[in-house]
Amino acid sequence: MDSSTPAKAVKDVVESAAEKVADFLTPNVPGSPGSAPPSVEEPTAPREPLPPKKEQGAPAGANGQQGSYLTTAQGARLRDTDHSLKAGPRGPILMQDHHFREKIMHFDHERIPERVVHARGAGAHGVFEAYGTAEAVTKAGFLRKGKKTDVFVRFSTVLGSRGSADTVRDTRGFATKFYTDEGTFDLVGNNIPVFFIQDGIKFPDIIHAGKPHPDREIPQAQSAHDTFWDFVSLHTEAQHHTMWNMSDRAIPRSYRTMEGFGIHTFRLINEAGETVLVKFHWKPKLGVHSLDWEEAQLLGGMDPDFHRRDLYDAIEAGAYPEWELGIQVFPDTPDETFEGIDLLDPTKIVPEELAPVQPIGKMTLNRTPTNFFAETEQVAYHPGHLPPGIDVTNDPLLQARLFSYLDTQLTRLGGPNFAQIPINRPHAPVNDMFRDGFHQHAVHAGVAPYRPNSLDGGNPFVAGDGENAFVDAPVTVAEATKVRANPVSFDDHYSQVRLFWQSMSPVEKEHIIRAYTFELGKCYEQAIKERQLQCLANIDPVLCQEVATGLGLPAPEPTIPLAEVTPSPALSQVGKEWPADGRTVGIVVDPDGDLDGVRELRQAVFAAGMVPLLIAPHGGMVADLPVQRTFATGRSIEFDLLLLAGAPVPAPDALPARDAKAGADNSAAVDPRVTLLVEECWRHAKAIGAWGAGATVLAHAAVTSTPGVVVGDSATEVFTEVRQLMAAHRVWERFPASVA
Ligand code: HDD
Repeated sequence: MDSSTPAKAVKDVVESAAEKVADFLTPNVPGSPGSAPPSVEEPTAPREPLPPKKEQGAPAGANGQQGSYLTTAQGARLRDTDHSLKAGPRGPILMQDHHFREKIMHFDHERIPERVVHARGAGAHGVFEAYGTAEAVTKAGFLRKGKKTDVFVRFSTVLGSRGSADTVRDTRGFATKFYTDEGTFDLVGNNIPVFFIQDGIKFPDIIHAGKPHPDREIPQAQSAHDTFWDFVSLHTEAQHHTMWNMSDRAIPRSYRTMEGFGIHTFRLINEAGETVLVKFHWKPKLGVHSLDWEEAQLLGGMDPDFHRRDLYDAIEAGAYPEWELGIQVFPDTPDETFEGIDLLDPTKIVPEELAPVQPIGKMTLNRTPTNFFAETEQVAYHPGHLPPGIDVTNDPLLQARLFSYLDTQLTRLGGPNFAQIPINRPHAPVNDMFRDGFHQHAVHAGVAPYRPNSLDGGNPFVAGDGENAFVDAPVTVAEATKVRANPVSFDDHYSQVRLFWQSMSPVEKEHIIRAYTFELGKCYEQAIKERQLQCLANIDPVLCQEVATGLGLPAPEPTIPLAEVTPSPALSQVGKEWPADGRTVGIVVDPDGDLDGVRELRQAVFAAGMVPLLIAPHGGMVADLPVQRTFATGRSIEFDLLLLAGAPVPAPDALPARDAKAGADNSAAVDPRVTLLVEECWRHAKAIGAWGAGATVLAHAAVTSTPGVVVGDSATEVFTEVRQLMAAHRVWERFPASVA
């Protein structure tokens, strides 16, 4: 897929977006240009509320808040909400204080049950525009050329609770609601193209195994524990998904740099009634990039909201994330296989080299939620929400999902009318004859909510031929005996895991080895580690040996013949080049450094579509330059690239003693927090640039003349060279790789 940046147009947009980023990130320093006068007093008279945030429309009819006066839920204006009604200033609260009771009652019920899986997530609004390239294979109206459709996307982790960290090792959910004119289409996918189980009846088992242990309720949002590895080592169809989870795919750099997959095979139907089988793919414009595992762990403590913040900062700054939607298309043959791959088996991919992903439209996320609860928490997706032209297949995992997603909303959203919640309302007219139930918001007219009727004039009518009704693809269901069994082709649990392993570059393999070693090292039961090593032996002896060495256990021999596989380069994240738009560039400044250079550099970084963040010993301003991070608040993980414009010395009285090295001349040292910044960026294979006094920091951090470290005479010279390195995301050769 083409993801290059059409240079000029995008540059203009990016420059203006970058200026918005600067506004957004510039602290509101009293006295700094553009800062608002400080206001500490609570307003006493009604006044217009603050305007909504940039790019954020408030709900229709409201202007931020819902009016100027505070009222009860019944609309009576209130003159006090800070004191309960008491029998004298020192007396008990009176039962008759309706406002008190109503306020506390509502507060007591603010929380709803979190999602049983995918509880932690972040949503955003956007638009999908179709290229028209799918018109031949589907009648779906939203895929007609040039058609624009509103979308709401929710990204999520799977295992953690609603308040868990964003950067844990886990699969990410990628659920998209297309509000099409012909009814809502939900593409409820993940960032990993395969799933742990082949039949949805086992979903409670894999989730019980992955969730925290039932006795102590730990660990949170982790697969590094006995129950998870117990299940996946006993239940070997999970090995493919597990390998993806041990790869860098499970620690994305950003939601913006994740692929998305519909996973199951779907069936498309065109105007002529012909069908094809397809798999859906989302391809991010910025490419697929990941965190380093140490970064992910540090972020869990330093910025657990990292992905959420990254998504919303980018959108509010105008650096709108984009994905292309693509399909792999397969003939709809009776055996539902392609090149020997069973298309109904959700533990299998079809390599892109065998069936290229054909782009059919582009999605742009351009608006953050106005109210997180109302939109992100209450959105309810369902893989069975399909418009005419798209239908399901018999994939037993998909079939099970068709039940679960309706059912779960009854508990989570409190009844059967959740489709009336604003974020879930279709943009197509609804006339479903469903009546009553908890939280019914509609005032349905008519006396005959049944069909056929004569009392309401026969309304509503069902659509006839040519009236764009949903089509159930007329698929033949073979005459068969009822069984609880899978097709034989589902028995191959290892060949595609080996395919994935063999498609990785040496550094990606190294990361996978370390991930298995870390996770299995966290297990207590030796039998579980040994059983998983047996699974690894059946995937690849080198992988097995390396992990076994790390665990201090013998490597078993394979128990099956190893599959002959052809690697799929599309599966690797290394060796490709991508636009650097929206990446963060940390610039260490100090008042004695080259500030003229920094001024020029900021402009150059903006012009390159990236975000400069100035890091200084203190907040506020350094000369006329706004400081976005201090040595106390900035940590390397936030930056994709680090530039050093000075060599800040430690303020002896400002540093706690633990930062000083015993016996060293600490008065002459570079501030150790800056040294740490450089060391971490180096360890995480990030590009580093320095000039002037900045170059001396490199020596303190013992980082010199290694790949991806650029030292030059001026800021612009260094940036010109160092920004080229961003296209590959990291300086991969800096990572050690013990396997070929
Ligand atoms: Fe699921 C939520 C993705 C299999 C049962 N699932 C949920 C979400 C995503 C997925 C992204 C979060 C949606 C949101 O943001 O609100 N699930 C998947 C994928 C699967 C999958 C890609 C396999 C290919 N799921 C799956 C099975 C079952 C469920 C087999 C049950 C039989 N999933 C649920 C659920 C959830 C859910 C319990 C929890 C909250 C919700 O549905 O609305 O019904």
